[in-house]
Amino acid sequence: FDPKDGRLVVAHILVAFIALLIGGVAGLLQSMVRSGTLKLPFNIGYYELLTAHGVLMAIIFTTYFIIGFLYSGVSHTLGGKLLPIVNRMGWLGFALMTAGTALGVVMILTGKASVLYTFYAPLKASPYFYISLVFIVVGSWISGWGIFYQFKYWKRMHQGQTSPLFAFMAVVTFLMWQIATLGVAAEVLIQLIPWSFGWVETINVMLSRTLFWYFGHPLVYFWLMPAYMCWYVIIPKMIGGKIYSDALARLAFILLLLFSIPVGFHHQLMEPGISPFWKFLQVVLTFMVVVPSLMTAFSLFATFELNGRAKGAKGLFGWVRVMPWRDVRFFAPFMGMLIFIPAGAGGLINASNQMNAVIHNTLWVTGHFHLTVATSVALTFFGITYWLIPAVTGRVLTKRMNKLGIIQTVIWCVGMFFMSGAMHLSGLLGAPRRTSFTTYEGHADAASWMPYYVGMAVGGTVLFIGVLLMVYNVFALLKAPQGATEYPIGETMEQAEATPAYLERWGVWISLSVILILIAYSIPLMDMIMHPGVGSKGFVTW
Ligand code: HAS
Repeated sequence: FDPKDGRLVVAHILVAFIALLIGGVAGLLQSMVRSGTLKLPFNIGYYELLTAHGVLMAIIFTTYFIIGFLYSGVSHTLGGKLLPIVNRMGWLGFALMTAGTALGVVMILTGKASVLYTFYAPLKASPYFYISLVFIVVGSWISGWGIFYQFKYWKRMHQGQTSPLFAFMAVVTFLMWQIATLGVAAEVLIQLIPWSFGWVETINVMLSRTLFWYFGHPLVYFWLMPAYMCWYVIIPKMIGGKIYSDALARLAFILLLLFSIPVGFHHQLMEPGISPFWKFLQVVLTFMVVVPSLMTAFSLFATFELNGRAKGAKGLFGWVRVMPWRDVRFFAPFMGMLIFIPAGAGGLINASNQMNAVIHNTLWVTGHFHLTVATSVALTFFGITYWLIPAVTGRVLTKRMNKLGIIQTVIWCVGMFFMSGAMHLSGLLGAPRRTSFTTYEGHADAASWMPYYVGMAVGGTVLFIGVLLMVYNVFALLKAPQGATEYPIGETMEQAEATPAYLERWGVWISLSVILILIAYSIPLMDMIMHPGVGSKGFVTW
């Protein structure tokens, strides 16, 4: 692996895991502060810690990891080396994002941005928090443009050839990110910054929430798609098998590009300011975005089964016996996949209007995203780390580290079972999310949540041990013995159909994506802008 590109990748992965560590500490502390067992100096309270936990885990850990991972694969599959300009763009993006992250964390911890990781109005932060977001988003754009540049260059040099699957998926992921982040950029630049500087007195809350969720939902697919890249491209190689179908994998990604954006209203089903027709339309589109995930499940089962049969396994589940269970590079992502089955089912529940009325703003939702992003995605990223760091630094994974990795995965699953399970159940009993501790004056309903809170605390503590062990593993990997580790890119099965060229007709897919967004959002947005309702001065939190 090119050492210059290796340094860029390692820098991203390191910041990702430092964010995971600080975010993990904030997560543990928020649960203690919330339950009243701990009081911190400088007035650092529940909402500061919850915001730090959410921003660092959900936004910083993921974005850095994704950029590091995608740059590594793009370097490896598109010519074996990044173009010098692309490497520099990667560093520029990294620098901007890191400056933004540092400023944002200071704002949060000094109590000037207790607005949670969803940061829409009417909660108001210091303008410098929003400026820190601008740095992070623009930094990520520059990194994304680097990927587009390298891809375009490769295509020019390889006229008529189909691009490598990994690179294709990286481009789709960043195309989706580019289109989605326009919403949050508009919210931050046009609404939040002028409002928090006091240049305007009121803010259109409905518009702010809508622009946020226009970005906030595809954000979750921005986390998921790199995990899918590992499942489609890397895992077949890990198990000694082949990719079931290159064309199917590409089609799934195109469908994610088309359907992951015009669906933000499923986070706003309980809001009165959007008419039922537009909510209905976006719920239909939400169920469309489930299709590529079902295709992914189908494709993974096909890969596993065909690989099993090639190794002599019989029956529907005979393949289970021939999997490399003792290899953390397979085991951790596999546990992520397995847990994505109940996690995804929870998503279908959330998206169904009547059931959304039961779970909205309860701890169920917190349980849902701890299964999806914090388990399926995070475990996949952990699994990637065990080969990625060795591959880009010229080292090897030792038996001891592999064993620690397996232990870490088990700890994570056990911790999440208790924490997320308790969140789901207490959510069904009505326990609200994002509320500081209260007994509701001894109300019986609130009393019924207590055992689940204990379950959450136990799970959270186990998970914190998991964070510590993972960070230890990352540093151990950086010091692992030198040697050669292959970058594990799978090959497609011989009997798979050829990949049709139209899957790379970018103009068509981007246009279709824009058309769907215009259909889903134009009229409701115009309605919100023309009838802003009562302007809100917001709840100033600093
Ligand atoms: Fe979600 C809320 C609906 C997926 C994350 N979601 C959230 C929030 C987050 C989040 C962070 O409709 C909270 C936001 C906030 O703070 O308010 N979600 C869905 C739907 C899906 C979905 C329909 N969510 C995700 C993913 C996330 C994520 C992925 C992160 C990565 N979600 C919602 C809704 C809300 C919501 C509402 C709002 C709730 C409210 O009212 O506030 C779907 O995409 C899920 C599709 C997935 C599947 C599963 C496919 C299974 C696969 C695994 C195969 C396994 C194998 C192994 C092969 C259909 C691919 C098998 C091995 C064996 C041995 C069996």
